Amino acid sequence: MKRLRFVLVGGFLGAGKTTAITRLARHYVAKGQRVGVVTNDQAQDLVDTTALRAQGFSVEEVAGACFCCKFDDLVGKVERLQESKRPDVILAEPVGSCTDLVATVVQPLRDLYGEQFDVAPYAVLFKPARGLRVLRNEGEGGLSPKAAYIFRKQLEEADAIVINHIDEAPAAMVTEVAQLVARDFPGVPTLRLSAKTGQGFESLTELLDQQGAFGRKILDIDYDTYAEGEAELGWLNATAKLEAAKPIGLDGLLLRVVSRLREEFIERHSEAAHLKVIGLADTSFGVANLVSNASAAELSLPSHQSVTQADVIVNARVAIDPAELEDLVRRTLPRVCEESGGKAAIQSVQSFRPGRPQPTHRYATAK
Ligand SMILES: Nc1nc2c(ncn2[C@@H]2O[C@H](COP(=O)(O)OP(=O)(O)O)[C@@H](O)[C@H]2O)c(=O)[nH]1
Ligand SMILES: [Mg+2]
Repeated sequence: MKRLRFVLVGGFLGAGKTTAITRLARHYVAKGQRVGVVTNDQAQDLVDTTALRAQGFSVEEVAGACFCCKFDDLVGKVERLQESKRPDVILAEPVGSCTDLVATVVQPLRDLYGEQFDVAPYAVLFKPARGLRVLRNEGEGGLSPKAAYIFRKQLEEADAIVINHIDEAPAAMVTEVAQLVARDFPGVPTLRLSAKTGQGFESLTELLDQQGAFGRKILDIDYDTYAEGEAELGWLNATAKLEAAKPIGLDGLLLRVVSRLREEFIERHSEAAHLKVIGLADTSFGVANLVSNASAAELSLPSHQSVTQADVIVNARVAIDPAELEDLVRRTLPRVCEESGGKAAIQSVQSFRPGRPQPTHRYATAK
């Protein structure tokens, strides 16, 4: 039986994993291969799953905890895709606050399912502005020391480190960050990419096509620090129904929701790790993003539509108390919709702090 190529694309919240996976999926499809995607979140109603499905991809979601803690679910979802879609390649996106994936996902996949899966080199993406602060050990204005610990551990276990967002990061910043990566992770292949524009994409596909002794960097990691770093984040997934008597520009509305929430986070000195809002209408959808308080709200996938009805999903990962985050979203979303001439009825909200990671398997040494 031909083994299924399994490509795990890691990186911190907002690093560009979904954007890269979308580009990779198109690339493999263009080569005549069938692709399945597996997404992952601490809860249901993940924007990425909805956005990827809306673009026509076959997606399964592992919800409720990270891949490492839901290893059997991950395998089950891949097998379900195998049965229904017969993919040649699986692209899997772990939760952005998750690390230790080599010991808990890659190694068990190779060891227990080696006849079924052919695991690709593990690439980890990051955003230069965020990486610079972490690698220079500058916590202020960005991630907390424990969240920065997770960020570093993600890079430490990577077969290849991918400096993403090179289209917008100043060249001097990319150079400096590459030097810091070379200093801290010597010998690790380092790529420069724009998942958005495709610059440097060929190097990524070449890397992912390689065969060899990859996925062997088992971390020396303190699970207390890791768990506390994750638990600093307020996590929220919410769904709402938007209705309006007259058509409202969906893209502008999504941007206003994200911008208004950003203002609230800034006011509270609560750093946004990632905020993502999708609006789904009958014939199209739009997605707006915020990847740090320092950056502006951004329309990552425009709908170019005015709508009288839409389903809205909000995913927020912010260094704030989850109850406060929920309160903010419950107040802000309807208010912004009302100001735009519509009404938003919140349908469901899940808000919490991620629990301590308890991996199904953990390999202390590489097989
Ligand atoms: N300019 C630019 N934006 C990017 C790039 N990659 C991702 N983004 C944007 O960054 C935000 C987060 O990307 P996403 O793929 O959702 O990150 P994830 O959380 O790692 O899956 C979105 O607004 C993307 O459009 C890139 O290479 N360049
Ligand atoms: Mg994503």
